[in-house]
Amino acid sequence: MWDQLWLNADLATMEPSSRPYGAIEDGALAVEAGRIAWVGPRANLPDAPEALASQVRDAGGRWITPGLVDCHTHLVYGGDRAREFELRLEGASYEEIAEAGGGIVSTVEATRAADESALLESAGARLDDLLAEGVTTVEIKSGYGLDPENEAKMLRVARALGESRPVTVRTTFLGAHALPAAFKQDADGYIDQVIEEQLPRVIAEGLADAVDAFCETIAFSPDQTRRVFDAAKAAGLPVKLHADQLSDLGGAALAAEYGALSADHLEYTTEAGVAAMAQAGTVAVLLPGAFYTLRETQLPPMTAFRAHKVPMALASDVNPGSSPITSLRLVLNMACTLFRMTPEEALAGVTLNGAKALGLDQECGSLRVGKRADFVLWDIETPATLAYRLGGDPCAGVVRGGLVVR
Ligand code: DI6
Ligand code: FE
Repeated sequence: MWDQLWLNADLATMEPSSRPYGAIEDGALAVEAGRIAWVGPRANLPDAPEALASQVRDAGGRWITPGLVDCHTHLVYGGDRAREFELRLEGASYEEIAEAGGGIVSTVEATRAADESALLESAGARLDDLLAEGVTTVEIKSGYGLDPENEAKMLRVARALGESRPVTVRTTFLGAHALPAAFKQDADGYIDQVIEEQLPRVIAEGLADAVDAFCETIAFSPDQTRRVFDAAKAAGLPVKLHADQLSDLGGAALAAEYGALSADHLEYTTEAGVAAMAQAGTVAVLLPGAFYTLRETQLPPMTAFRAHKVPMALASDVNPGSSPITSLRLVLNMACTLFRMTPEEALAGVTLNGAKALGLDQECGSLRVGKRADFVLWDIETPATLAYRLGGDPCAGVVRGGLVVR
């Protein structure tokens, strides 16, 4: 006997074998020991529902999708940057704000000053926004501590968020996010600290599932990025990269060379970079919230991603500067309106391809037998509505690991 059998639902399984949306109308979904035990058309069930499961649940004719995956966030940080937003609208440039002590450096100060319980509370509120819209897996980066103790502190908070809420948290060490004030003239010296002190510390505490860097003219060079990646590889950790967001430094190809799980942003990536990603199986993580907030006009190479069959994931990039956005539904809409993704591509971006970007696609991201029973019930007419409509609250229920959590 199965634990649960969900009936009276249309399933957007997001399995690529049946398109669009891997949809199964009038489907049935069985859960056993927290995993998906059966999925298919109700008419194909081998017996009467009551004979198959101890609990038969009525989904009320709703759509069921996989639990959403937000594969790129900077959820943990101190303070906010609303004042910076006002200053920019009054005409101040990003550089002027940074010189006046604003920008990323101000978030680093506020994050260092906050203790773990304060960070847990502020990040928890942001995480709750994501969970209310059906997120069951989230990646959280460090990168506002920029020293051994504060980077470890951020990642401890990220892990604690996963203990306190019904969500799977994957942590990413991003010590090479920005140059802290104390190293202003010595970026290579800072990379030494990242490699020799920060990374060993977070590894010793078991705090990192992956390693990321910001490869950009205003951040770290390709050579400095390589040093971080070499250290990650030596430690057996997978890598990801903030690549080609503001300019083309060949970040996508560099990420591919290291077999990165994902390369993220990618507005300035060339076709050669996309081809290298395809070869390496590196996922493209697109972040329309940052594109929107920064009023970027250079679109990521969408045609090349499709031509080279590079999987496209979508994420919120929640952070206080370039993406103060805690709604994946809004991100789905932005991806369609700004990047011309189809609603089906967008939904795949926050399910199966988001899971791929975390190396978790055997565990979650689609409704497939054997995967964790993470799924969401939606009050919608068609899956496209998730990307089409802004506002409202169509999330009618969330199941994580077979437990109804919302
Ligand atoms: N790219 C971004 O857009 C953010 N980080 C990154 O690597 C900006 C982070 C911030 O402004 O606080
Ligand atoms: Fe980011």
